[in-house]
Amino acid sequence: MAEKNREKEVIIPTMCASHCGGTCLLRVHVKDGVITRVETDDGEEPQLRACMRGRALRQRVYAPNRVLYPMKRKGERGEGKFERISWDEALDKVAAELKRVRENYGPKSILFLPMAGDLGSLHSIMTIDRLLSLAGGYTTWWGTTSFHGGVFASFLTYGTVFCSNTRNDLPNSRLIIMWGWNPAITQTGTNTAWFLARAKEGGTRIIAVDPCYGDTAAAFAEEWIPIKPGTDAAMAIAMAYVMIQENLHDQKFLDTYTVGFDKFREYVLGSEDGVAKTPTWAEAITGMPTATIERLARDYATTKPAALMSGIAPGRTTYGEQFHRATITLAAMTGNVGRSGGDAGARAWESILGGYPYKAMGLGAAIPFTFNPVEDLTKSDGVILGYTYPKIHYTRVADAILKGKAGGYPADYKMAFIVNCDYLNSLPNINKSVKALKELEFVVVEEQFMNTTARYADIILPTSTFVEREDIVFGVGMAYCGPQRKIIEPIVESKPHNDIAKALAVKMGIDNYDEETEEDRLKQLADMVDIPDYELFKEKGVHWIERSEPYVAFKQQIEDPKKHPFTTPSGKIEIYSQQIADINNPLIPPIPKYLEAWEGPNDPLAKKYPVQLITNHCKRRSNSQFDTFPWLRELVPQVISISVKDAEFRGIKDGDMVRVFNDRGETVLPARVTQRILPGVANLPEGAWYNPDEKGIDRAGSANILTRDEPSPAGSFPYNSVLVQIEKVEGVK
Ligand SMILES: Nc1nc2c(c(=O)[nH]1)N[C@H]1C(S)=C(S)[C@@H](COP(=O)(O)OP(=O)(O)OC[C@H]3O[C@@H](n4cnc5c(=O)[nH]c(N)nc54)[C@H](O)[C@@H]3O)O[C@H]1N2
Ligand SMILES: Nc1nc2c(c(=O)[nH]1)N[C@H]1C(S)=C(S)[C@@H](COP(=O)(O)OP(=O)(O)OC[C@H]3O[C@@H](n4cnc5c(=O)[nH]c(N)nc54)[C@H](O)[C@@H]3O)O[C@H]1N2
Ligand SMILES: [Mo]
Repeated sequence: MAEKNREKEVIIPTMCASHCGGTCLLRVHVKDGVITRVETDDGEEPQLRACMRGRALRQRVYAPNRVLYPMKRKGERGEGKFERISWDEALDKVAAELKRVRENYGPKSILFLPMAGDLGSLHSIMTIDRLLSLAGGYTTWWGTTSFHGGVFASFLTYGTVFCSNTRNDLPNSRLIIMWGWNPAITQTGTNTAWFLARAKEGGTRIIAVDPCYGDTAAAFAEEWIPIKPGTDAAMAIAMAYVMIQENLHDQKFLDTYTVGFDKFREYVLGSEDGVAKTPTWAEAITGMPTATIERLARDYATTKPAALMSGIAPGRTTYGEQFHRATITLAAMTGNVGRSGGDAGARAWESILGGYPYKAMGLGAAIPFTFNPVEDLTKSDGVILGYTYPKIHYTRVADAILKGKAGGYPADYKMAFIVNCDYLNSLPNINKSVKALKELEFVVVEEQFMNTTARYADIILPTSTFVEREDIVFGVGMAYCGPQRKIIEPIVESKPHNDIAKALAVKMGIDNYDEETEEDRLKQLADMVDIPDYELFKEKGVHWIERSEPYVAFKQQIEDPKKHPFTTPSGKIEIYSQQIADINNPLIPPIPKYLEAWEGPNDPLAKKYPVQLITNHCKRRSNSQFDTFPWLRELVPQVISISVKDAEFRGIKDGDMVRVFNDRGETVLPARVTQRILPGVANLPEGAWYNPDEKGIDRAGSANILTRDEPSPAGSFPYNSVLVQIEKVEGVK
């Protein structure tokens, strides 16, 4: 009997791509419509091996906190009391509310708050985006939570955000500087750590510049440079000083490919403002000894080729844009741009959006793009990327809801449609976001789980996971794509995103949402990316886009600059950017500069709140996703890491409960006392599900209870510019 049942078990390959920068192969065992076991790639290198989160798929799909039916709020908003209703009733209500709010207040009062999810091409945020556009429009946000500083710097310096080499070029480097980059945890490409291992085996030197001694540094780095958060631009600029003084920079490269180096040199040497940006100047800011800064500058300038892998977390600070502009300048000064084994020093998401030679984008590529009719492209400054009227910077959404037109925002906001976004948990200043959500007339959330944000919904539309629908996803860091397969039926009454949007379109009387079938859409996309045989693709689970050698960004521009100018106004790498100068804001200077951050160690607020908090991405989660699954919780508890020195000073022992607080909020969780973090800094990984007690104190260790809801001038999200105090909670273990 057992034998017979085993025969019925099938193994279906599919791709997990759950907003972590990894796109990994899962081999899912299924029997009688139930997932029984999950394996991963064990084929040829480079394998697309899934991490512990992907391997915990069964806990995700069959989680007790999945939303199984459409739900309607019963108690107060946020109380978490719901009753089951039918899809018909739920969609009728949402359609009626959209109509009521649009007619009474205008389309701008409808807030559409999407994020990412499984990075699917079909079942993504672009479904509801299209629907709301067809229905007359909406207000949404601008700014990329992940890497707006990187996007801004890349676009204005290189004329593009496509700046990354494929990961298989890493072993060609002789020196890799991991500057706020921890890919063994954050993926940013499934194989990144494997390629770092190949590099190290081949003799590449690896150095980490990071306030934390992360797992990637522990595995690969020969040196850890524990810099103070938010001070990275000062260190990079002082490195430029050393290179200029010692004539280590590549003047020929600068003359041929860049504009504005002279202006930058004036600033660095001090002729602009009377302050020479010496290593001693930077030591006082960064906490790094002069000798360390000099050594890193010399190493980077003289070891060729060298890859300065700037992470995106140092850009998630006040003036984070300046860090990215500065590292790009260093890459140009050392002639590492467009060169195998080098790196352009810029950072956005190193995927298809990183400009590899794919033909199509990932997220939402299978849904026809629809222009939002309330958007006015003429009312944008064209430089602060993504801002067009009436968009609101995502850090400002709560403020906009609370203040509306009276606070200078384009509308009074009355309803929110939240899709693939744990808005309350993920955006800064949770206490303010809670207040704001309570103010709205109607909140609809499309969710898989009864999470922090879903609790604040009036209607929850249950959506299915990536093993309950067909889709196509794209690789990050390497050129490939893979199918997401409908391995089981949607759990109970949940539905895939596109089916929800289609059904809602019918209720709203919109007849042109999409006449094509799901299969046609996916086949068209497969054709666009030259997948030769769609059925075989689904069977194999991966399609590699063939290349004989690693892709190197800007190779053409460097090899043949006349034929291939950079796509900037000058046709060159713009160390000085006239476009930025035209914004005319001293806090967004046209050359990279170090500007002292608010909520940094020198902010007067540091007297009251002396600890610099950073909020790293967590091994057990993908942002807020996966937070509640027991297997993962057992492996990685939610703790705040503090240094031995800070702990001793406060009488805190490893495992003690501590309160972490500032004027915005308070959270209580266990402390991890460690040597692996710079004294004066604490790391509270983002994404734990906010769980307030009766006094409003969070008991989950949710980072955004503490963060500030204000963007950096050019749009970076300063999640890592936060001052707090930490105290032992007496009598609690
Ligand atoms: N496991 C896991 N993987 C993920 C995610 C996740 O939540 N979990 N999220 C995904 C998403 S959406 C994104 S955008 C990326 C995020 O990827 P990253 O932004 O690269 O991830 P972080 O963990 O925030 O930070 C990376 C490193 O930067 C360091 N760092 C923090 N602040 C500073 C600073 O001011 N200066 C310097 N030099 N270093 C600093 C941290 O200590 C950490 O070692 O990861 C993706 N991958
Ligand atoms: N303090 C602090 N906060 C941060 C950051 C930080 O570094 N520090 N990082 C920021 C960054 S980089 C990002 S990108 C944002 C992320 O912010 P979010 O995108 O809000 O984070 P996720 O946890 O990925 O949330 C996705 C939500 O969509 C739901 N969902 C609905 N349908 C689907 C689906 O089909 N598939 C999937 N996978 N999910 C679905 C998930 O259950 C989950 O609740 O957070 C930001 N928040
Ligand atoms: Mo992100």
